[in-house]
Amino acid sequence: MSSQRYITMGEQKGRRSWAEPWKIKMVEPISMISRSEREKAIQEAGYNTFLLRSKDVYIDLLTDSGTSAMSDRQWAGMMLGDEAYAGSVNFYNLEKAIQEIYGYEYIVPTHQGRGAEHLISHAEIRKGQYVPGNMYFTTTRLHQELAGGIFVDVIIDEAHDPYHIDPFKGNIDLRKVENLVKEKGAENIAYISLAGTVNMAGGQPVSMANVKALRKLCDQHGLKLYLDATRMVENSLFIQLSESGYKKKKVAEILKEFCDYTDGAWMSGKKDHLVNIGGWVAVRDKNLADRLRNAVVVYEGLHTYGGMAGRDMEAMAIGIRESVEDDHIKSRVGQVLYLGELLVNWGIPIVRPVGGHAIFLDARAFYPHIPQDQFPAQVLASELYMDSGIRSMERGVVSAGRDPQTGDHRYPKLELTRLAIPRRVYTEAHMDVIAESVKMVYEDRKNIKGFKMVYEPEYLRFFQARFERL
Ligand code: PM9
Repeated sequence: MSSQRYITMGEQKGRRSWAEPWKIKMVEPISMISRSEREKAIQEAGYNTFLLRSKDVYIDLLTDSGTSAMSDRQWAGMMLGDEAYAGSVNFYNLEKAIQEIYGYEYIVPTHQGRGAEHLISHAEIRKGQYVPGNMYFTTTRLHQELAGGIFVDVIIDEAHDPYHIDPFKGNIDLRKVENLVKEKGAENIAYISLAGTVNMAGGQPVSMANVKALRKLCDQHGLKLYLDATRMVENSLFIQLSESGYKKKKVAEILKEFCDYTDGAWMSGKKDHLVNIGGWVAVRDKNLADRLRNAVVVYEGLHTYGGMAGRDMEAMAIGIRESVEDDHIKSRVGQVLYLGELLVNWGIPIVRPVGGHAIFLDARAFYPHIPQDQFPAQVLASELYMDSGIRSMERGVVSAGRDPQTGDHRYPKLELTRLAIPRRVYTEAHMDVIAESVKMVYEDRKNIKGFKMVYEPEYLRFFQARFERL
């Protein structure tokens, strides 16, 4: 199979490999506005898909963050919200779910992932320390930098090549970490920042062998290893699919084993956990937990809600348990692979192997005539919206931002437009429509012009920057 990943639900060959393990109880109507209305909408949005109104969007692939459909159990859980300021029943349910499924002892809830990133960066980075990680993520690196850290990319080189086929393209290159330790000294490394499925590399997973080896290396040098667990359930499925010795293990067992090698984790619950809001940071060290608990009351809310309502914590506690069911995660990732397969078969340039949460279009290959400082991936996101009302997101030079030292654009090797698939929201027919639109935009790629940036905010510019056509 050309996407290099294949999901089977049962043993019988030649049978359809997966279907959603649910049926639909409630629907939300969507509709497509006309081409001329779409052209006007994207122009008014400064050609930034974050600035579109969602009523003007047909199929929304901006992000898989907070966009999941909750189950009937989760909605029922919302009615059990204990909205006490302190000591909510729902916090203890959430704490128990995280302790059981992820295995960490001390849990601090936050309003979403970046709240957790803020707390851990603030607690564990001293000014001037290095933070090696498997490729940057926008909010993660920003919080590390705001805490005085210097992010160093230690992912394997192959992760920067959109067409290199490796089942674990999210792996850390251990030699890069060794060299950094030799060069800077272990005391100048805050911790290793390991993301399960690497978002900016195309949703690429990390192998169990890699985290095991990393743990050993950390122990040799007295380093801490923290995990961005945001899409670690998807990562665990990829281990089950591709790593020897894991075929017969449940995703939940694999997830727990992976976390066992780490000292703690932060989480955007808006992804794997199947909820619309929430996050947490969790650690094994009591002293660090006390510092995080103290910081959370300053920045998020009391340590038993951290910015979430009681009902949100209940929905998350239920979502955590649903998220590690093998049939759920197989159908979630299976849908992404299905779309990837269609596109690969039509010769559309996408990052391969297909990752867990999204399809990443290679904007350089769409528009080789548009230089990177004219934002080809931003252009592609606009073209796709104009073609069909599908909303995607730039993941290239705009997302990479500016180097804090030089002030210049950072030029990532990957210049991508991401089609993120929300969990349990769209059907296979939607996937077909998406693929057809991408094909149409690819066929019309010749005379498309680049953009200039006309407004640029200081932080995380991709959210609010504005562009004009050249
Ligand atoms: N990720 C995404 O769309 C939403 C915001 S950026 C457009 O991919 C990782 C791996 C993430 C992530 C968010 C966060 C931050 C941390 N780690 O958005 O603050 O993908 O909940 O999480 C987004 P929050």
